[in-house]
Amino acid sequence: MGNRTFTMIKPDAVRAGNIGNILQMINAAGFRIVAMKLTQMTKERAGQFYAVHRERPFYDELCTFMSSGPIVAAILEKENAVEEFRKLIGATDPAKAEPGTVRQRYGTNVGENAVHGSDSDENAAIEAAFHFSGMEIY
Ligand code: DAT
Ligand code: MG
Repeated sequence: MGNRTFTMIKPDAVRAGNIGNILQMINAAGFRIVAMKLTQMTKERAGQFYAVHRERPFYDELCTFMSSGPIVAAILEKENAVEEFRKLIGATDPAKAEPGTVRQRYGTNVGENAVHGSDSDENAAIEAAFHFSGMEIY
């Protein structure tokens, strides 16, 4: 059980002005922000980030969306961070996410669902290193 996870506030939530609301929920849930930046991925970079999904029918749409505007990338620290953060964000499809979760509140649809959360400690470390150098982590 690790104590770090990686998140992105996705382009839909940034466009909708929900960065502050989502960071508020992250803080209220007891996560410490150890790295954070506003950045935009090219479609190619988004394709690398989501390479595990390259055979899925929504891959092209996903990469187009994730490169469509700036995101907030962050590394979050809390005991059992990966699992705790997945609980906070809710199901992939906002229509199926529990009331009070980030995706239920701020997600639009299954493709534009406001936030990313790593699905394992191993992927959290890979995703964090994709966006941050050691010097950017505090
Ligand atoms: P999660 O983000 O909950 O880990 P995932 O890893 O299965 O979900 O998929 C990654 C992203 O791909 C997801 O956040 C949004 C997009 N996606 C998933 N399923 C989709 C679908 N059926 N149609 C369109 N986009 C989808
Ligand atoms: Mg996933």
